[in-house]
Amino acid sequence: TTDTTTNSPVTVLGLGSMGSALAAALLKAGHPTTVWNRSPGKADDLVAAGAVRAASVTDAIKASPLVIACLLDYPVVEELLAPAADALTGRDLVNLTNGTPDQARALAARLDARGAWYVDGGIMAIPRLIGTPEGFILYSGSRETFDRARPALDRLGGAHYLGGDAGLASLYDLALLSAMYGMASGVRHAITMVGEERAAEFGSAYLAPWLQAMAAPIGQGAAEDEEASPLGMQAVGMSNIVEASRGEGVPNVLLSHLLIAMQDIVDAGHDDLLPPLIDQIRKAG
Ligand code: FVH
Repeated sequence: TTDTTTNSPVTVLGLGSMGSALAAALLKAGHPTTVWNRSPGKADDLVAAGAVRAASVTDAIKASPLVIACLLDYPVVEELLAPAADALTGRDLVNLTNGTPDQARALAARLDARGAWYVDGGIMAIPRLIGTPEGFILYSGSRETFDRARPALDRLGGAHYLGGDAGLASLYDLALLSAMYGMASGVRHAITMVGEERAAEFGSAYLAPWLQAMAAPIGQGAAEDEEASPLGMQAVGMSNIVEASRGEGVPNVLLSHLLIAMQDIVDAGHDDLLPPLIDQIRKAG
């Protein structure tokens, strides 16, 4: 819909690649949209499409009952909001800036003391996926804010509310990103092993289907456990990976560490990899 009379006004603070995508999705859906960015030129295309450019952060906040922030990091968010804190009183702030759970909780407490309502969010999408079914966003914090903001948040992608702890969305976000980086480094390593000249066919014919099949049982608890392969066998396979990698001139620092940890766990007589591996990761941290 593009009905600007029934869609509530929204302000977007921060027009980097993600903030611009968020503002564009809101505009496209017919929300009267006010935007602010440190470098004002980044608002030009949005203004041409109907957005209102605010002259200051305070003006931007005053323009809408719902303010969405998408900035580089929390220090930037805190720096920008501090002088505009009075304007936030009674408004809903949804902060989609990447940060830690403690940063989110601290900001929630500060805003609560100011009489503002706070929801933290973790965007599980890249800019081109905003507003599509492939992108989703995790939220936690004030349930009232989430419910009030829901019609606008639904424009940005699947909206998932995790609970009242403002740090939870960030915790899930960072955990998911950690899994993504682990997978991405494994993918890069695998492609280096087989050689760039085989990358396209290897990737589409084998690597993507293999990873999809391996990811399918994630989160299915018992099914996952039943399918777990014997640890001793896995340790031998891991050793072979490391040796073959070296043979291809691709040293594998990450897997070598995992191999040593697995061998220690086998030597200690365990038959289940995960609990002792998690212990080792905790000790290393
Ligand atoms: N882009 C992505 O794929 C990821 C997807 C998941 C979520 N992240 C997080 O979203 C936040 C913003 O990311 P971004 O992609 O928009 O980042 P940039 O394009 O680099 O834009 C950064 C914005 O922050 C403004 N900014 C930076 N420093 C300051 C400052 N000292 N004072 C005021 N504003 C500042 C910057 O302004 P300008 O440089 O254009 O003037 C941009 O608006 C981020 O947390 C990701 O982790 C994105």
